[in-house]
Amino acid sequence: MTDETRKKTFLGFDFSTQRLKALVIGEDYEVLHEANVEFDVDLPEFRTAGGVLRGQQRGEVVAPPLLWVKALDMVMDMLVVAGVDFSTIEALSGAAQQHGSVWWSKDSEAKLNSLSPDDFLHTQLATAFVTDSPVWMDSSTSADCRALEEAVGGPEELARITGSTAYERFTGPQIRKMYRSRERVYHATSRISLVSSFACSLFLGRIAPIDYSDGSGMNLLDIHNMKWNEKALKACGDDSLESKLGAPVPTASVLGPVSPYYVQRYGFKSDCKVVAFTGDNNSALAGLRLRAGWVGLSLGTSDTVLVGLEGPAAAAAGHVLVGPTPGAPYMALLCFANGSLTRQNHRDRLVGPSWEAFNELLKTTVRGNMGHMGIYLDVAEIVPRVRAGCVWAEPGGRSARPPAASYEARALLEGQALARRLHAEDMGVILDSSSRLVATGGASVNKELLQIFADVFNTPVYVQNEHANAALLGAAIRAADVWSAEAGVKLSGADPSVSPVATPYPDHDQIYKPMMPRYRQMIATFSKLE
Ligand code: XUL
Repeated sequence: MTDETRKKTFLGFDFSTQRLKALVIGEDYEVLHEANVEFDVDLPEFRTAGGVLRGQQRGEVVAPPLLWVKALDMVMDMLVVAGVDFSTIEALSGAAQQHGSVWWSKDSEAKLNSLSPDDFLHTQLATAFVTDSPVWMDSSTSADCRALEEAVGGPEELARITGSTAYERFTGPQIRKMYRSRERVYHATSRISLVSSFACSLFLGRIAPIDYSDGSGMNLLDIHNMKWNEKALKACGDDSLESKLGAPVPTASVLGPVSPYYVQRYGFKSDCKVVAFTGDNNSALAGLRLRAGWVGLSLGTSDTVLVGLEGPAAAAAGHVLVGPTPGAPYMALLCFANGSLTRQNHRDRLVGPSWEAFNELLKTTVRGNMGHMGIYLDVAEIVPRVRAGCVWAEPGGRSARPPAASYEARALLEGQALARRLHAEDMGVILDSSSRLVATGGASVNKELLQIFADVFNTPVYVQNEHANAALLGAAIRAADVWSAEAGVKLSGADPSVSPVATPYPDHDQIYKPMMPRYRQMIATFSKLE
């Protein structure tokens, strides 16, 4: 077989909050293999709950980076067992939870450079990290956010430069906190990666650069000239910070061939290309290939609303990020921390661990819930920035817990959908007759939930036919697209197709319009993060 006629495949990873997923696609982008490691269940020795650990200080949330390394060892073995022929993989890429930071020790790059193919990664990288990684669920850096905003000339100026006012989970404030409160850790660190560039480093055999798209979730990158902003760097660390971060690179870049470790251990081709990894939401935007007027809705540990943008328009709420592909120069993102984990917690409380039972309960209620509403925030919310809490309202407006479990089930989901719509519109998302919601992420398989979104948004809801996880699919597709552009070889892979799964009922406005101002009143009663 000549090299041109050999089967070509592409590998994508998603280092998400609760699991690591891998997927192999063919030249026509159809899914050939999949593997999945769930952190809490498959790696109980790390004692995570929902993939994270709570820190000692209020709002602190971290994850041990070695957990992700060990998960990679496991997922690779699963792919071996699934019969993946690694010699056909032309390129690989990945997605990862956004904003988290990985703090590499001084000798870590040397370790990455000289990995023995006879051993697992996690045994060889056991001492490569100086500390646990603060992750996106952390809300402990409010003081650092205010200091950063002040240092660059105020919140609007920071948003103009970096695409966002300062947010607790963003990497700049997280670095500032480390520099301020754990100086020895800061100084013992040779390089700081995002979770995405850390994961990429494991394949590259050296510390991978941060990509523009995920890099724009740090409050440090100037999204106009794609350089680190000096004032922001100065506010978050010392003179060594720029070299700790390294220069950022375009997201659609080949960073090098795969490390010899994979060639010798798994039989990868020595010229298999590693394409820059990026954030999960950035990757989802690439995987969904949203058209004008379409809004992406990612229903995962966090729920996010995603929209492609032509330019770096400043967002009043939410974030403007650099886009992940040449076709999507910028993107808007709105992140709700209370997504699937909150849905699951209340499902478990109300009916136990079964979505079927929960949906049966939901069916005993009517749309609009006879006026009963609830806002359930199990963790501090990002949009809007408020502390955890729970508020109910009954039809007359009095704050009272819904009368039965079934009302609570509907109040939970309707409250979430109302929040997604209201805050998306506040950010400037326009919903009209041409709009579509394209849902992805674990909860996008739940038709009852999607029907509520269709009614509340007055928009048909679609899902992608190829895969329910656009971030994961997007990782493999980006590997294929970047490889194809570089190699000058056209692939037969078509644009992913979408199918409608829920359309709004005609009376949606009558039911849900009056609930919007009520939602605003209720959310205003939560205590704000300073
Ligand atoms: C987005 C965000 C989360 C994480 C985890 O800004 O913080 O969506 O990317 O999925």
